[in-house]
Amino acid sequence: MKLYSNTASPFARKCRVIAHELGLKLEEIRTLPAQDENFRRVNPLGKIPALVLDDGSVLIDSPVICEYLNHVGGGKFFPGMNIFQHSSGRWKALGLQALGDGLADAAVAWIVLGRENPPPQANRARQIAAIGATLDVLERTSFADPPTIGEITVACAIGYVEFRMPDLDWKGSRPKLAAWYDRFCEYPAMKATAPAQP
Ligand SMILES: N[C@@H](CCC(=O)N[C@@H](CS)C(=O)NCC(=O)O)C(=O)O
Repeated sequence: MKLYSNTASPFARKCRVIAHELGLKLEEIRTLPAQDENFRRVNPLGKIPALVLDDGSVLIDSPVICEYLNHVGGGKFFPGMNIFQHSSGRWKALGLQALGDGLADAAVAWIVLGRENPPPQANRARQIAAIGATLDVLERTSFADPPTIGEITVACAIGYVEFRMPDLDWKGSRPKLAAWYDRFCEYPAMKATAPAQP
């Protein structure tokens, strides 16, 4: 399997964490999608991550790729359905994944908009508002242990915020989240995939 990714993407990191945890071998192909029009032949949306399977078919979107990797690696990061309970672990995990992906979307947008000249201030302010409000919700969230795809996604999104927005003091007013995140970063899979300049 080939994973189109780069070392900064929080979405690609989710896939790399799952593969590392499950001992799956991924051939990683580094790309900067915004500078690589040929990449559209792999993913017409021009977004990483994209996973090319051994038969040549392609999976896109990190929730889909992570669930596939979890399936082939026999992982337990996607809890099963529970027909007796609507609020089963599955919906909590998927809901948390959506929140974490949204946090990463807002942080990526904030960075990308900041490269415009002049930067669109109102739009950037909306992204910062989304980041702050989401972190506030996460401060009140109880995280699962062992972790699900929800916890992995949130940790990768916060890792991106720390990497790209080092001046944002998100920890000061969110001590529970900060302590949980620091502990989570001790997982070998998190250490092995720490963000770096692509
Ligand atoms: N929903 C997608 C988001 C992927 C995404 O936004 N990736 C960014 C990199 S972090 C990207 O490829 N951006 C390039 C572009 O939008 O042109 C996922 O979860 O995989």
